[in-house]
Amino acid sequence: MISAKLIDLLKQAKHLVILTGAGVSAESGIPTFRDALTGLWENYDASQLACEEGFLADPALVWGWYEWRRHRVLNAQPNPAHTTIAKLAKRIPKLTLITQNVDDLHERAGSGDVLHLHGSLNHPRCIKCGAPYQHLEATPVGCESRIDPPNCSVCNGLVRPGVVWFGERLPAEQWDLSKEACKTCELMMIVGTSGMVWPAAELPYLAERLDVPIIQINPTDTSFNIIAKFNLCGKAGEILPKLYEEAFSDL
Ligand code: BV8
Ligand code: ZN
Repeated sequence: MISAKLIDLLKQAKHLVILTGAGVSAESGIPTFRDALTGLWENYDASQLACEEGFLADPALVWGWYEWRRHRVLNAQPNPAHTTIAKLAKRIPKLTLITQNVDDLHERAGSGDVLHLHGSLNHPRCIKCGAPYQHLEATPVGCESRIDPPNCSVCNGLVRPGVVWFGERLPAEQWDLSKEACKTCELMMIVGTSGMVWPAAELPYLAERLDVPIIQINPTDTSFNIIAKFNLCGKAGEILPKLYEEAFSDL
């Protein structure tokens, strides 16, 4: 049962911040980061692959993992969680969407100005000179395999995924805008994140310190349970459409 107080806060909100994690893409069939890695990568912890050392130690293993993930996203569709978040932006005067995800499912659901704290699968670049690399869509990747990364056409350096690896700084502008939004919003929603990765996990605490009410949507408890005013236990693709229905259906 969704509380009337929560619905009222959503209807009255002038500025809502939504922070999403891998859980918002789970119902699109994208495995969350915590899910055990499969196939070729099953004996690795994600943080061993999602770092420069891991890439330089075995570029084909890591590039193959990102290409496998990129193709899973290419073949996936946004789910009702993504589409409802895009609809909310049309009903609330200001909605700041911050994501830790590297997929483009929010954009494909119609959300604009998405703040990507951890980069994107779709913007690889040269590890040496930083020149952007354009994926050749024809890359025949479906199976889980090692793939040698391409070489930069400018300096012949290795091309790396355009994501933020462990030990790397978050993009300064997205990070600053995200912190600012959490400090100036009246309502914050945390959707599908375990809150285990920093400094992204700091954002809800910035809001909480200023007594901003927090709504959490997650089938399992997280460290955010104690600071959330409303903990909605369940799947984002089921709960978000219900919230939207109750708050905006009669308008
Ligand atoms: C940095 C891109 C320093 C790559 C990712 C304290 C402060 C600062 C840093 C640290 C710190 N402590 C430790 C660190 C280091 C590190 C870190 O956080 N380590 C962790 C493991 C402890 N942080 C860093 O290295 C960061 N950089 O600090 O730089 C610095 C400073 C100055 C100069 C130089 C350097 C960089 C971190 C970014 C790492 N990159 N992604 C890639 O994707 O391959 S993080 C990656 O993991 C994902 O992007 C995602 O953000 C994260 C996983 O988290 P979630 O999204 O929450 O996913 P998860 O699977 O964990 O949880 C899913 C949730 O969904 C679950 O709760 C589940 O219940 C729920 N769910 C499931 N189904 C559903 C659902 N919810 C709703 N509906 C459903 N249907
Ligand atoms: Zn280069």
